[in-house]
Amino acid sequence: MDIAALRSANPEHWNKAAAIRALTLDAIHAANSGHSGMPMGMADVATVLFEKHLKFDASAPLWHDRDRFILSAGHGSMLIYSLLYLVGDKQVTLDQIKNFRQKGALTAGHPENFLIDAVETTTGPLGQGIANSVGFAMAEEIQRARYGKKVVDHHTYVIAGDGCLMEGVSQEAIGLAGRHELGKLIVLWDNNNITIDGTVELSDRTDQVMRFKASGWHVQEIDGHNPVEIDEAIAAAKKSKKPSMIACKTHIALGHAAQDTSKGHGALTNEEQMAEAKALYGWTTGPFEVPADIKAAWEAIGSRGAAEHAAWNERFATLPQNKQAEFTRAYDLDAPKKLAATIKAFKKQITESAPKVATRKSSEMTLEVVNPIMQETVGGSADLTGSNNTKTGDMGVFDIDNRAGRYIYWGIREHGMSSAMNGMALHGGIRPYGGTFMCFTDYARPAMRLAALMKVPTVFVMTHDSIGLGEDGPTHQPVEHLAISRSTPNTYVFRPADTVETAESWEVALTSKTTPSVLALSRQNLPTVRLEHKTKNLSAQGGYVLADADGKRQVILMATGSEVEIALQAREMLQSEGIGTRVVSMPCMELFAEQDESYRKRVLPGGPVRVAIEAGVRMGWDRWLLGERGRENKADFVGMDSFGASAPAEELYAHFDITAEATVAKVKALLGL
Ligand SMILES: Cc1ncc(C[n+]2csc(CCOP(=O)(O)OP(=O)(O)O)c2C)c(N)n1
Ligand SMILES: [Mg+2]
Repeated sequence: MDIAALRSANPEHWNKAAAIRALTLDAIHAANSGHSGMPMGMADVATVLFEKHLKFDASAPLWHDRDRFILSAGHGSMLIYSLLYLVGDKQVTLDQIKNFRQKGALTAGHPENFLIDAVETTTGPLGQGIANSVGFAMAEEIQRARYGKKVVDHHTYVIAGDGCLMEGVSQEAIGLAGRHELGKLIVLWDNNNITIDGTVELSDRTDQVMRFKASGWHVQEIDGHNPVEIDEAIAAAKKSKKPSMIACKTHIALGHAAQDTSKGHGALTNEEQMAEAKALYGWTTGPFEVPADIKAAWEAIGSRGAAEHAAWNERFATLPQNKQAEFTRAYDLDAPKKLAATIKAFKKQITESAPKVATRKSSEMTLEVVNPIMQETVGGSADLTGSNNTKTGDMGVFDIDNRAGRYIYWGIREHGMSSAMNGMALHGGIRPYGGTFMCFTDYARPAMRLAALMKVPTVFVMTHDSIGLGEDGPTHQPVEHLAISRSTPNTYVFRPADTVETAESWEVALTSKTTPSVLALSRQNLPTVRLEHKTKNLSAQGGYVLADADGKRQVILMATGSEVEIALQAREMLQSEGIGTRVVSMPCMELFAEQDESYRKRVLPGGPVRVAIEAGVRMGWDRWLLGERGRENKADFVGMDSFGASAPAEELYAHFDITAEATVAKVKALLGL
């Protein structure tokens, strides 16, 4: 690379981009870890994007109509931190840059949305950012259709590396964006042909340009170090009605001894080589020092959008009051006032009619009353709409000619759907929920974990939640999935027993602001077990006494979902023999754990023997079985310790001994009877 030629061709541009490169080298040297090469390679693209195109106001990073900038190649975090410091972001100060990757710093190893307002989404797991971006772009379309171009009109820009494009989820995302003609989505591919193990050819010969074209994208190929080409390509991308990919040919670790090699991917901390690179850049100031004129030029970029922001505020103020309130309420994730009363009325009606339906149907019945009063919900399914029961009558289908549609046919793309739902939630104004089979939480898992980490209240509607799905057999029968979901921090896992509990679970999920929810729902019909109307949301306490013991309490049975019916049958049998038995329904262990100790002790007092019944693995139950200190109670478990099998559901329950009789036998053994 002829750095001297690049410098002299456009010195002003060069110096701005060199500031990113120098800060990257200094911060990574100080941290003695990080990824230098990517920010050094993409500095030119990012500089032109921020200088000429990105609509943002550095003083107001949460302005609703800002363009979204997503660093999908999250390992290159020093790129976004440098940019934010340079444009004058209030959070990313020079001190933060100096403390890159240190305890307590906002400048974490990978960009975290919950630490820095201007970081739109947490990235690092490659491919997530580009998949989130599809949700961001869909959310923008939906909000624009709803509120009009004068208040919603922005682009979503993504920087993605070879790794993001190699990850399978990228194809799910690209296919969706192409199909839906998300013209305001622009992906800048850091085409440096380098990954950690070597060159891309080691493991891939995909023609990315042809792949994007085949999926319905507008594609351009440019020199990623030529500011004029970068500017023109972004301008052309903005004009395209299709989503755009710009293949930016770049040199990883530009100007460094490690340029164009996989050594350039990681931390470049050799001081001599750093000095050589800086000399090539014409960078003469000391570590972390950006010359005042260059910093001023960057700050001017940071305030470029202030006037546009002010004009937007004025336009927003011209919306009718109720529209403004609705817009703000949805962004603030406040539930509509009517929600609580709607759920209560629905519960009352269910308690009276006591339907025997699958909880996936209960979920649909709940959504039928909720969606019309909660316009911010956007539903969907990964090609299982009729099985997940996620679509309600009022939603309309999101499509090229119906951007206001609130139902999305995600196709067979559980991972892409889940990541895109996170993107919608992060964009704001929308509460996404989407369905697949519980067993395929495996396919959605990377995004489910990130929803929890990022603190977004995405709702995962997971039906066919046990061997109770029957004939489809063990490939489709979740066994370990409840435990996996429950083991994830900041995740509510609901397994409601009937329609009342399902409605209560939805109420918690739809009022949560920082915690995602997993709804594990049955395929098979279940009786209504909540036959006494309670206005209080009992499921919000996680576990509660559903039926108390008659006489001396000798036994506590705990169960979730479809096994609550079995617990109630076992209770009848035990009571008929004079054995006092309490049944505790436990729709959400995490919420039960959040209750104060006195409540937990009231529901689960010490003394009686305990048996839990759940058609899944035991893992996760011992705290409630053995006691919070792990040894206070005699206890046993009725559930699964192998994969399921293909047969009608009732036969499977008998075969795997998940029955009232098996429960009674275990209770009697514990009581020494
Ligand atoms: C899902 C996932 N797998 C693996 C990694 C570890 N990893 C971080 S960067 C990287 C290589 C990425 O290559 P590329 O995107 O081309 O980045 P560049 O080397 O060009 O900076 C890998 C494998 C990761 N962060 N996420
Ligand atoms: Mg690369």
